[in-house]
Amino acid sequence: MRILVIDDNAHHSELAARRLMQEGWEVFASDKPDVDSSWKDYDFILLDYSMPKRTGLDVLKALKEQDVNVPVIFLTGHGNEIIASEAIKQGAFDYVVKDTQLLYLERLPNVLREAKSKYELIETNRFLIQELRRANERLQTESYTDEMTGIHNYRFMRRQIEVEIQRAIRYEKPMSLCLIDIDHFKDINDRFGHPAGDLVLKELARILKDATRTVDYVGRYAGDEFLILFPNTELGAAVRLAERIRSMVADHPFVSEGQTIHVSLCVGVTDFDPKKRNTSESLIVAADKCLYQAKKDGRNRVHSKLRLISSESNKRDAAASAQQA
Ligand code: GH3
Ligand code: MG
Repeated sequence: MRILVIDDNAHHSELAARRLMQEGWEVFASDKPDVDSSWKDYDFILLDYSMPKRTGLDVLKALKEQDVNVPVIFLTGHGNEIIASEAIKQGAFDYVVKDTQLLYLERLPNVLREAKSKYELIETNRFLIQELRRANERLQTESYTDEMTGIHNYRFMRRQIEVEIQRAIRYEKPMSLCLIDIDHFKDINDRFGHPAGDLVLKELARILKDATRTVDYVGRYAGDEFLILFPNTELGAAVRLAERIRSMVADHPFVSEGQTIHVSLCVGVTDFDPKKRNTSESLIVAADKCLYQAKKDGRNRVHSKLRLISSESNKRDAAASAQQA
């Protein structure tokens, strides 16, 4: 153990140093209370309170300012417990009362031994708590993330839909939801192989993330199905975005091992209805009904609860809104 003794009384610090060296410890005694970075190299600092240039409390402050985090054992005279408690408040690790020279020197090695075990225990606990916190964060991220695509999983999406429903009710704001399903994905797997299917899923997840705002939530519902949650968004705006995504994906070449895979999507779009007491399940069921309709009507299309939006009619809508803008 390496100990630094700071006491303006050279005789006192000399005695303390000699006593501690008898324990086989490395001790350096100084009467200069000027903190410097070399103080960081010690395991403990014994710091006297009563010094003419700077009190021990001043030195404690300087230690904190200079980021010297070595535990300090504060030395106070008899009857100075108030100062000792102030020192503890200011970050001292422990204190020793210098009663008679003899008694104090006899007690000192044990005080340091105990302080060392206590300090190590605290440090170990701090380390374990930090590890636990990190492990918890990791676990939470993993439990809310779809492993393959890296986007949110269904568990997260369901929870977030409930949160957004509450927000929509409270602030009387709209909110919309898209359920997306790849057309004939089984055929893609059959023709190009499962790894190519995986590539399509990952790339589609990226396209969906890129096409949406950071405030929107994109997640994988299951297999080849994805969910997008649009907070604070009217049905019409969500439908327009769904149509943009549908057409973007239809034009996007997915390339796996030199082979180009063409992918199309069906999208069911619904919105939160304050009159209907929607839950996350009922919203997904409503979006799924629209999705089913889009499949039934021939695939590669968007269907909302209002009406069928074929790719053609939507192009007209988009052109009309572009003209208005
Ligand atoms: P539809 O147009 O009616 O949606 O036809 P589909 O072939 O896409 O039918 P469906 O949506 O029922 O098929 C989903 C397929 O997705 C079945 C399953 O083998 C495949 N699948 C599910 N998860 C994965 C995955 O993680 N990777 C790959 N490559 N395929 C998956
Ligand atoms: Mg499908």
